Amino acid sequence: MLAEPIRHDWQLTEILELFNLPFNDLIFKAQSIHRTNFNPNQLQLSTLLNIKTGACSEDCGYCSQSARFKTELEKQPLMAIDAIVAEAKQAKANGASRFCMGAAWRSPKERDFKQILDIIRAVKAEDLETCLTLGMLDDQQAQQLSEAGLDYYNHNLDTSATYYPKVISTHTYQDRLNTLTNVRKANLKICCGGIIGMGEKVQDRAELLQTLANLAIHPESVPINQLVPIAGTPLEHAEQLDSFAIVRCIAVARILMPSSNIRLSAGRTEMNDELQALCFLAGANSVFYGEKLLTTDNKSTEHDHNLFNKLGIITSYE
Ligand code: SAM
Ligand code: DTB
Ligand code: SF4
Repeated sequence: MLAEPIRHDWQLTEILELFNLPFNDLIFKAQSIHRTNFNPNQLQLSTLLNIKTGACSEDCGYCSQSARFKTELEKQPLMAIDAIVAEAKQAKANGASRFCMGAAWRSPKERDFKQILDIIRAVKAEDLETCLTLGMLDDQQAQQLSEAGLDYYNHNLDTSATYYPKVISTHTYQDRLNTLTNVRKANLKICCGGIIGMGEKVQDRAELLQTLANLAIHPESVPINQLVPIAGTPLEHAEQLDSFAIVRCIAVARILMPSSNIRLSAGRTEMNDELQALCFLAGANSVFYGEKLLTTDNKSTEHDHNLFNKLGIITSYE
């Protein structure tokens, strides 16, 4: 089968039609597109490290790291380079191909930026792909990160433009889009996706995917997170999602962005092996790998290896 053309003109009605397809039809379509673009039995593995924890000025309603909510998290300043490199080495030894570092900032401060650039150079030297998520960036910061050798910048749109202000009030959707523009201008690869299970409607998921798919260049990496409810945050008691919701969302993302890596991201600890297998069938070809996400637990590497073996999945470095 010929690869479908990459489109940037998706209409909301078309996307909603995809969401509403009978499940088997949706999965068949997504899997067919998946195998024309990727090895269907291969996953890319990214390992996360939170390099600065908590005390964030923002009020993102899902986040354990906002200073505005009473969560149980202990705050920690920016980590030293040596400690970060040690974690990167371990991630590589465990089989990750990308090392993703997160900081709980609205945007990076001038005083920390030199250290961030040094961190990138040091992790790159370990022969790993690098990804950073530091909040909003201006033109110049994006350019400096690019020159230091950064590969990916993660900046999620999280949900639809309409639902966004119901979850976050301290910055806007347009702020997020502006950072994505600055990151692209600096020739960095983009990792951008969202969270499902925050009380949004299917229409919000469709609008988020429409925004991502209609960017001039699709994000190279699209993380689909399922909300990890955090005690003390406004979304602590969000209604639990039906398990098929994430499978459908992944399938639609795969269809709209055929050559992007779609990552089954936060929320895997709550999923059984069968549900994860369905997500891979729907076109997810990447996961966060390693015992921790940013502040919460992830599936154990042992569990993941067993699952990959059972499914005959190979990972980037095998
Ligand atoms: N401060 C930076 C920012 O906001 O872009 C970087 C770190 S922030 C924690 C990175 C992303 O993690 C968020 O945009 C959100 O998509 C995801 N995330 C955070 N908390 C989450 C949770 N409880 N459940 C699911 N995803 C979450
Ligand atoms: C993304 O989309 N998900 C990751 C990463 N990009 C930075 C973060 C998930 C965080 C889950 C909750 C936590 O561990 O604090
Ligand atoms: Fe801060 Fe990022 Fe958490 Fe928002 S998601 S509160 S910006 S760390």
